[in-house]
Amino acid sequence: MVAFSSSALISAAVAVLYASGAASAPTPSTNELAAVVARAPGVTHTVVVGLGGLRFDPDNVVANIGDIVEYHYLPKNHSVAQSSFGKPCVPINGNAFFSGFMPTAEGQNPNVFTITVNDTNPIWYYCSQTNGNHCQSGMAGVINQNFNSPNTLSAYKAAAALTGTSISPPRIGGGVVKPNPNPLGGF
Ligand SMILES: [Cu+2]
Repeated sequence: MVAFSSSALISAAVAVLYASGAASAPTPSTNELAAVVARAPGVTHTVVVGLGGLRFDPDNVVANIGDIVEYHYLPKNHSVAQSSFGKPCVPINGNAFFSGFMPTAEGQNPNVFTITVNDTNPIWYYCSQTNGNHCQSGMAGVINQNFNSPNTLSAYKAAAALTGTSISPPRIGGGVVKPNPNPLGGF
């Protein structure tokens, strides 16, 4: 009788990756494996805004080109706004995405905000709520962080904490506000 442990299964998966040529390094990292697992096209990644306090959950998403990131809003009054890594809590120049504010008394907001991932560059974002200094308190996230770069989410949050205040993009855009497809789903 042969018993497979989870580590044996992972080893087998790694072996398959080698055989397929998908991995070139001798010891693929967990992130590399996650990226391979996430390769199915058109996946929707749910991010819950305000779950567990002033944070996004999950705040670090690995997505493929063509994937959707769908933001669900819990209380209080949050937004999602795009910034650069270098200037936390401030809209990125040009076409920053912005959901607008989603005041939510209880449960989930009836609307969600979705963005489409168009390339593999890191996408940095924050909540621009100034009442309570959400961005400065660490309410920020990233899509496709470069895990070999010093530009980490923790570094972003550390820099965000030192900014005086947040700025919202001038208008809603860069994504789609639409009815929540699962408003009664518990998070
Ligand atoms: Cu917020």
